[in-house]
Amino acid sequence: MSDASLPPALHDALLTLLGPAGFLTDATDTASFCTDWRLLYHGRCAAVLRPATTEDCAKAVALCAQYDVPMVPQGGNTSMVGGATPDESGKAVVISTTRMTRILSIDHADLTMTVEAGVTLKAAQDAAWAEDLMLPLSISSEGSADIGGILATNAGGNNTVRYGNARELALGLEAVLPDGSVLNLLRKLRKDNTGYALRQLLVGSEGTLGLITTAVLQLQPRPRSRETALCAVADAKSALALFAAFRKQDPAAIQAFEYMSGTSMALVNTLIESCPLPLSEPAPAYALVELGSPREDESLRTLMEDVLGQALEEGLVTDAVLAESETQRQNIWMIREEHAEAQKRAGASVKNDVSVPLAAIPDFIEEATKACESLVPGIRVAPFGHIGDGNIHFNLVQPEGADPAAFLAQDHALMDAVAEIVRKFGGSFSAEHGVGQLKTYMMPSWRGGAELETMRKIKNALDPKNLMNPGKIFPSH
Ligand code: 2HG
Ligand code: ZN
Repeated sequence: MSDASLPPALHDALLTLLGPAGFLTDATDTASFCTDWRLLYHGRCAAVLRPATTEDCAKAVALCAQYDVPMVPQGGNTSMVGGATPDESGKAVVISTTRMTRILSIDHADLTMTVEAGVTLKAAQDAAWAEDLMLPLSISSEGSADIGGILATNAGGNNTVRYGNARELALGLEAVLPDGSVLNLLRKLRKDNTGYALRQLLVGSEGTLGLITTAVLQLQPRPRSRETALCAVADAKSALALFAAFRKQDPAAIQAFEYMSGTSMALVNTLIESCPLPLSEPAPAYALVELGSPREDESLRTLMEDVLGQALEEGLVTDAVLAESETQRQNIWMIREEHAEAQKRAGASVKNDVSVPLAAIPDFIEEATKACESLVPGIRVAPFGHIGDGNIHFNLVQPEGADPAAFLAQDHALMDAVAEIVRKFGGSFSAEHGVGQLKTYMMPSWRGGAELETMRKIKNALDPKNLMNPGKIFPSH
């Protein structure tokens, strides 16, 4: 079934340019591109464009721009905030990067890799690893999330505490701008002070300023030793004290430091068959610590054992399991990475991807828990996240047996209640998932005045017709 909403001349030009594999209009083929992972948004589109090269992507964008057709860039479609889902009008085309999957080069002198946007994060990690290098970015959705998407959203994840967010890894990139011109910034230089850092403008712009097609990413030597432990703790305060103890000994060794509440962990243990709790009994909270070193290094094990031994003695940690093999390490990580999936299986949830200064985390969790429990009796407050960098996924799962729609009807009340406590502690209402369409309404009160106005001016300068990912980041009025 050919979609009637594209002008016939544009339809024919796109089909000729991209071929049948790159131009999908049948509703059964386009459906999965119009719904987000959380199943919160069900949009429509006139077509899905799947260019295989930057050149084709640029030509397709120029054609759409000529006909004023809105465009929604989409990578692995794993957004938590509806950032890659079209609206319900059916007027937009989705431009998917799923056919741009070449790893173009790995440079051992500069420690970089150059990859196309549609390479999944996992494929990029594996390619670097096979060359004795490491791409130091890891997120739960890395099997589907692609490089274009992680840069467009400035993804963070588990290794931010050591290596920073996607932004810090992006040495160079190439993007197609809303008029179809190609911005080639594919340099691999550590130092390059030549005017505005345009690549950093594209990173985190959530597809509203252009579509990222290729990137140069900074790599690290592959760690030769890694030590991973899952620890039972009383609460976030103890988890932070444990983090401080490791940091005092060797901050550079900490590759990840994650937090999981008992409520969230219990959902994983009960709803994901392959993820039983590897400790003798459930605890109020857990910390996952991973240390790494580029050396074959026995001292890493000693460091882990010393700090944990001391913490057990002081009662900071009540139980712990250390991975004795790569399989055990992966099992520990699987427990952490299945948190989003387990919460999805538990019913509707309201996500608050927030960050606050580290010292404020315990009070934040306590106050926000009270506020949410008083708004919705029976609500399951299930926080977890990247506590070492201050990012908590303060997620709220519907009361057991409640009507999901009725629970979601309270999403703004819950998000606002949490956000006000975040504001009090000087935090951010979106630490790593971005604004997408879910959180646009928060922008005026959080980023209003000159900040939002400057963003609008940049948007208008690059996309005066508002064709690139409309409805994202900016509130409509
Ligand atoms: C994670 O850290 C992801 O696992 C998903 O950022 C968080 O489900 C979430 O809210
Ligand atoms: Zn996360």
